[in-house]
Amino acid sequence: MKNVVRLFSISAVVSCSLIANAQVLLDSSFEIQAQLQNNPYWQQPSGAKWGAGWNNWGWSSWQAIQSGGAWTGGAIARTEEFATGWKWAHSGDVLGIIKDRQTMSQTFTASEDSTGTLNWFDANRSSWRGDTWFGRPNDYSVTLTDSFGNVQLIGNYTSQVFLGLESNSWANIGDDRFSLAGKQGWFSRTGNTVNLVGGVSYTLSFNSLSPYIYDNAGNITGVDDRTTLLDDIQMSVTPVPEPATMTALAFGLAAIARRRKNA
Ligand SMILES: [Ca+2]
Repeated sequence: MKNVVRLFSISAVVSCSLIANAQVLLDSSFEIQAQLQNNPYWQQPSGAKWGAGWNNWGWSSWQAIQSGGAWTGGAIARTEEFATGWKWAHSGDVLGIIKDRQTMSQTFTASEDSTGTLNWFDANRSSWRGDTWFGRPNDYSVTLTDSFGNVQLIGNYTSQVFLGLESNSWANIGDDRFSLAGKQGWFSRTGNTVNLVGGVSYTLSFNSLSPYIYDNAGNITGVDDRTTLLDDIQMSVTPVPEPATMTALAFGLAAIARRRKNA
């Protein structure tokens, strides 16, 4: 019995160091960025703050990320009935945006050796002219670059209009832009696990890869109008057990085994 108790206590020590599941990113839902830039809103009867401004439709809350916050690059908007294609934020009132060839990034320092798993939500804004306008699927990559320039690929993704591009256009009877499911729908994403070294600085980047537009001579003349909306970007980290911890565990188990043998 004493050995069982001892084994449990050793396991508890190791488990505590492994299960810690800290979040390392700031402003994961973009709400703080909206406060930072005094992002305009209309207070709704429900208490929600919606994007405010233009001709009662509200697209002026779509604004570039401003310096001084956790994020760099890209843009944000409040839940709107126009500019972001009738899309509501996944949580809170504000969502992140990468468009064309924009990159949105955040830098953090790993507190200890650990593995990280990124979770977030994406969606496209719908286009009420269907495939002839800006709602087309958008490719983007997610990368983690350390201060030495080493890049870990979290993954390559393609964002799409929730419930389908054409079902969200005026060619579709029952246009899903106006359905609650269409407004509230997002896609859940989980990236490849990354390795973090304690004390090292990392930059997480969402890189929009909308296709270039070429002229007949092959020159780039622009970028196709495509957009990925983002929200609730969170990285969970799990510490990697230090060699000393594993050694202690090995010694503990060996001691128990010896006692059992001698008993
Ligand atoms: Ca949000």
